[in-house]
Amino acid sequence: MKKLVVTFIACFAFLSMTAQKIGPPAPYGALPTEPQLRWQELEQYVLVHFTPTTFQNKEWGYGDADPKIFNPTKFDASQIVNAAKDGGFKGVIFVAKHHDGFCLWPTKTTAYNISASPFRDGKGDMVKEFEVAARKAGMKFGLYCSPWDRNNEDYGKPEYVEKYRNQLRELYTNYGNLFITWFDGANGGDGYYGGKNEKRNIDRATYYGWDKTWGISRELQPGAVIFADNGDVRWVGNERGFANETSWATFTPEPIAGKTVAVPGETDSDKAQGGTRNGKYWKPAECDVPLRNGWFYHANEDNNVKSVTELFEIYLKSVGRGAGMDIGIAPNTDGLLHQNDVKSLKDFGAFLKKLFADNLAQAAVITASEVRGENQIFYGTKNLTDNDRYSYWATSDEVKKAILTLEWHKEQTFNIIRLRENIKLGQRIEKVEIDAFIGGIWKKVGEATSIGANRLVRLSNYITTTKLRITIKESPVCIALSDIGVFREPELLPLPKIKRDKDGNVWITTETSVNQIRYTIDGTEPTAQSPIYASPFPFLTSGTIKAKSFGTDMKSGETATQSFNIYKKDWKIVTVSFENEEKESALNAIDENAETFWSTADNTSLTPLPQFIVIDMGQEMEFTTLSYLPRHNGTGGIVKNYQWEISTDGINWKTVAEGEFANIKSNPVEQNITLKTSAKARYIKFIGKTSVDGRYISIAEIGIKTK
Ligand code: FUL
Repeated sequence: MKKLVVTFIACFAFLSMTAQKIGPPAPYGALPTEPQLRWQELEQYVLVHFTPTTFQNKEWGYGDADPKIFNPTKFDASQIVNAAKDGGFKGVIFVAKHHDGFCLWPTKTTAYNISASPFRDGKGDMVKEFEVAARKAGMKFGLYCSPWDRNNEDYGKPEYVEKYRNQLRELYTNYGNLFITWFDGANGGDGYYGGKNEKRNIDRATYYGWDKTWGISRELQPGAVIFADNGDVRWVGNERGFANETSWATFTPEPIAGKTVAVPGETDSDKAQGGTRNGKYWKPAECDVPLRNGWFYHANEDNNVKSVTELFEIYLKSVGRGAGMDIGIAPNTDGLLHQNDVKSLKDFGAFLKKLFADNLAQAAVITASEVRGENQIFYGTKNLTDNDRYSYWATSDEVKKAILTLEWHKEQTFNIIRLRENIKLGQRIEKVEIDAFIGGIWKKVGEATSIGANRLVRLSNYITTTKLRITIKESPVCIALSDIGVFREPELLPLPKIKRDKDGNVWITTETSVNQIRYTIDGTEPTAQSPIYASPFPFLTSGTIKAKSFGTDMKSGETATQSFNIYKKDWKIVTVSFENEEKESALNAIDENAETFWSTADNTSLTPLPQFIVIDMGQEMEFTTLSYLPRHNGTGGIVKNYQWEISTDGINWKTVAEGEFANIKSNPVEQNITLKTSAKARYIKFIGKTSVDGRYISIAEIGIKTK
C-alpha cells in the first residue's frame, strides 16, 4: 500500500513537472478584471425601484412630489430581499435616487430626502435597511444613483455635478462593499428643478465628467463593477432582457449617431446587444427588464407579473448568453412586494433549482480528442465537471479544433447543454456543434457561438441517448473550456396564448397539445371548475382573460393573462393631422393589430409636431382608461408628451389627460392613462406633442377601457 502511495506521489510530481514545462495557454484578447470575474459568477440580481414616484403611480417622477406622500407603513426590506433570494437571485441593487431626485438616505447634499418624509418619523434610512437585509440574506449589495435629477435647482450647472459626486461619496462610504455601482442613461429634459418647471438639456457625454465621477467608484468601491451604457458592464441596449444569440463579452464601444468618438457615458445601443468579436475591452452585457411592465409598482399591473415561462426565456437569453439577468422588482405603497410577484419569483427559483439539481455530465465518461501535453491532471476532461469555473480542459497550442465525447452506460434524457470557458484566458471559442447518437448515427442537435462565461443551448426537444458529442469547430487559439453541463429541464405544461381577432373573437392556443385549457373572463384565477376552452368566443368589452393548461391528471400549468381594450369594430377615423402616403394607414391605429402602425412620416414628407388623430367610436361610451400602444419594431415616432381630448359631438372638445409617457423609449409597453373619474364621449382625440426622436409620431393602437 505504502509503495502504491509513493508511486502515485512520484507520478503526480512527474506530471506536474511536465505540466510546468508545457505551461498554460497564453491568454487571448481582452480579459476580465477581478470585479468582472466576480460579477460573471453572480449571473442574477434584482433592481428595486421605490420612491415617492410609487405613491404617484408614475414611471418617472417629475421632481415635485411632496416628501410627505412617502409613507410605506408596512415596509419590510427582508420581505422584498428574501423574495428575490427565493427566485435564485444573488444580489440586490437598490435605487437610492431615481430621476425624481428624492434621496432614500439622509443625505447632506439636499433637503429632498427621506428625512423630510413620515417614514420612520423622519429618522429612516432605506438604503441602510436594504443593505442590512441583503447581507442578512447572504446576498451582494449594489446601488443606483440617478445622474439626472429633476428636483435639483442646480441641475444643468457644474454645482449639481459636485452635489451628485458628494451623493456618490456618501453612498459608496456608508453601506459596505458594493458589487456594482449602477449608472442609468436617461438624462436631461423637463423637470421641476427647484420650482422652475423647465427643460434642461445637458450633453450626456461631457456634463457629468464621467472619468472623474466614475473615479469615485473606483476609489471608494474598488471591488465594484460600473454598470453604464459603456461601463465595465454594458447595457444590452433594450429593456426586454435579451442579449443577441451571438453576444460577445468583449466590446469596442462605437460613437452614437452624429458623434465621432465613443465616450464613457454613451454608446450605440444597437451594437451593444451582440458585443464585438475580439473587442477592445471585456465589457459583458447586463440585461435589465422589469418583472411587471414598468419599473415602478402600478396596481393595474398586478395581473402582468411575468410567469416562470417568460422569466426562463429571459434567463436563457441573458445568463444563457454570458450576460447578467437584472430583474426589476417594485414594492407597493405599503412597502411590500405584492403576493403575485412573490409567487412568480418563488416558482422561478424552484424551477431553476430543479433544472440544475442534476448535472448528467458528471455521470458520463468524457473523452477529448486531444489534451494539452497529455497532462490529464492539469488540463484533462475531469476539470469539466468539478464545478470550478477556472479549472479547465485545454488543447495544445496548435490544436484549435477538437471533439469531446460524453458517454453514459445507460440512456439519459436531457435538453439543455451548458458550456463555459475559463474566461481568465479570454473568450476564445468561435463556434461549437452538438451531436447526439440517435438510432445508431450521429445527429446534429444544436450549435452555439460566443461561449465565454456561460452558454446555455436549449435543444428543440428532449433527447434520449447514451452518447453526446461537442465539436469545437473553430477557435483562433487553442481551447480552454472549464465546464460542461447536461440538464433536463423540468416539464411545464405549455403557457396558453390568448389573442383576439379582427372580428372580436378570442382564441386560446398552446404550442403543444394539452388535455384541457380552462379560462376566466373576470380576472380571477382559472381552476378545474372554470369553463373549458373549446372554440373561439366573442369578447367585445374591455377586461382581463386568464387561461391555464390542465394535464390528464388535472394538474395545471401557469396562468396566462391578457387584458383587452374595448373592441373597436365600429370605430372610424374622422380626421388625422397628416395623411400618410398610404391613406388608409391611420386605420392601423384601431385595427387590433399590434404589428401595424400609423405614422406621420412617409417616404415623401415629415410634418412638424404636434400631430393628432380623431376617432369616432360609433356611439357614446363610458370609460376610465385611455391607452396608447407604441410600435415595438423601432423607436421612430414613439410619442413622449401626449394630450387626450374627448367630445360628445365632435365639435366641442375637453382635455382629460396630458403628460409624458416616461421611459417609453427603452420600454415601449402599452401606456394606460387612468382618469380620475370615468368619462363619457363618442369622439376621442389623441395628440402626440413630442416624440422620442422629435420628428414624427407613430401609433400601433389607440384604445379605451371601462375598468
Ligand atoms: C432607465 C430609467 O429611465 C428607468 O426609469 C429605470 O430606472 C431603468 C432601470 O433605467 O434608464
